[in-house]
Amino acid sequence: MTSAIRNLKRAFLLPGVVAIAGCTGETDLPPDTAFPEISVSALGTEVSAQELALENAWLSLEKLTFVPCDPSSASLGTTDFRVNLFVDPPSSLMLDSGVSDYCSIQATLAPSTASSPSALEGSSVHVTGTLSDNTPFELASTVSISLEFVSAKPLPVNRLWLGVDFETWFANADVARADVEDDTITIDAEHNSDVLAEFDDATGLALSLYVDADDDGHLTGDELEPVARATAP
Ligand SMILES: [Ca+2]
Repeated sequence: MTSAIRNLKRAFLLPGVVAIAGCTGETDLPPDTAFPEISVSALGTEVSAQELALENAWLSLEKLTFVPCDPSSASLGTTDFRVNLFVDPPSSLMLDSGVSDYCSIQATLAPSTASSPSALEGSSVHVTGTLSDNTPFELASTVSISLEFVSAKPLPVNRLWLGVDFETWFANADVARADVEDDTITIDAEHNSDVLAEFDDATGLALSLYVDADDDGHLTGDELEPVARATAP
């Protein structure tokens, strides 16, 4: 409960306070009056194809926006959302909005200009981990991209999940082939930039929109099938 609130980002444009019970489904509100909420996290902490174990991952969302199905309603969301992708319960954004029908989520990745967390400063994605031989690696990307996740019908708006699939993100970014320097692999604009380019190119494939259908705070089984994949808005 405490950590759910700590990780929860509220839409700053909206006044008012909403009593929330985090992501566990322990809420006094009937489902049809639940507030729009989207969690953001990684689907897993491994890249099995390369036997990478991921340790930390941060994502800088310059904007995260709910787009109503009704074109006359205003979009709502937040800006400068710095997300630790490995916390549980996941970071989330909740709106206290009367609009219940949303048909699209828009997410813009851009380098963070904030000093906290320091690992993410100047980067839009920051990932650390180890190879199977325990060689540590650190990836810092400055990829800037806007993605839209569009649904043909109104989304189940209180159980949305922006999921990050690192298996896909690293699919063509071969960390083991990167140059090792001082027993460490650095992947950024100055080091192993060809590996970084492969990572950046897969950004639109790695982020998808999911639904936590049973509202238990985890994506499992059929829930791991995206309800919408990214397109450019
Ligand atoms: Ca679930």
